[in-house]
Amino acid sequence: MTLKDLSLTALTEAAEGVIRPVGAFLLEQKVAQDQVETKSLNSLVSHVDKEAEARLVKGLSAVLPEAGFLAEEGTGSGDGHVRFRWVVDPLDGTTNLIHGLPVFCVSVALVDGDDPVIGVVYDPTRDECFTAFKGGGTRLNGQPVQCSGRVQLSDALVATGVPHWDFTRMEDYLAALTAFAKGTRGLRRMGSAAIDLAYVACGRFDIFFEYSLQPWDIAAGLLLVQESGGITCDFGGESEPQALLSGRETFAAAPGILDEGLSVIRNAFG
Ligand code: 2AM
Ligand code: CA
Repeated sequence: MTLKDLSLTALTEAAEGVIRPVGAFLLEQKVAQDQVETKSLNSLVSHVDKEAEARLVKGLSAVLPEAGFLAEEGTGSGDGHVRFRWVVDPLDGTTNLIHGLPVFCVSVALVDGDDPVIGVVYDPTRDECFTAFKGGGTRLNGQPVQCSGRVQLSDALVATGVPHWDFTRMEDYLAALTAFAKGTRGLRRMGSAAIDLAYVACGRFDIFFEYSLQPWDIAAGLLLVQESGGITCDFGGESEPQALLSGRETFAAAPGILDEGLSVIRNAFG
């Protein structure tokens, strides 16, 4: 099967049809504290994540039976031989949901090797569904959106994720925060990398940066940014697909802000 054989428009619509009801399911949940187990340091997982993932895997398997999975709660037939995989975060923003903070989403990408070809990020709290397929632009609830046209760092709103488990680059990270705090309109921390990237894609944020993310946090969002006219790269400015999808370093920006933003990151992270 080649990419040409797939109708990306139809697949994206079918994926959205699977994802929206799972988002509605997330919205209904009240997570009792005794249902929360500690997965590892600062990583909380509840029955909600697992149930949402099971529903996504069932629905997406029917949409494209040939595709494998790489999913946050462990679903994976990623044996390396499968060309297409669904990269799934059933609940991005788990900590927010557990604390009653209404900022969370479902994030699903279809990747061809390491290259996202479909991306869907659905925020049920605002009923906002961001979709993109390769070559087709980015949409929000069906309407085309673009990344911001801002050209000066001093006008930029910058999103980031504060390190919560990998503190090895904390000093560099704080240096970047300091520079952005002084040189931009402001900093925001949503607690969902998928939403951060979706917001870069529709122009609400001009820059997003974070290190040590996971593929399922960013796979869909990377494509949303790319298809909206934005730039995605690592902290050195490289955009090699495998390195990007790993989540080791994620930088996304509107094109007019890229150079100034990246030079802040380069200075801070050496
Ligand atoms: P998750 O909700 O699916 O775990 C942002 O920093 C990213 O890190 C989010 O996409 C979030 O994905 C993940 N994350 C894991 N633990 C976190 C925490 N304690 N606080 C914030 N984000 C966390
Ligand atoms: Ca996540």
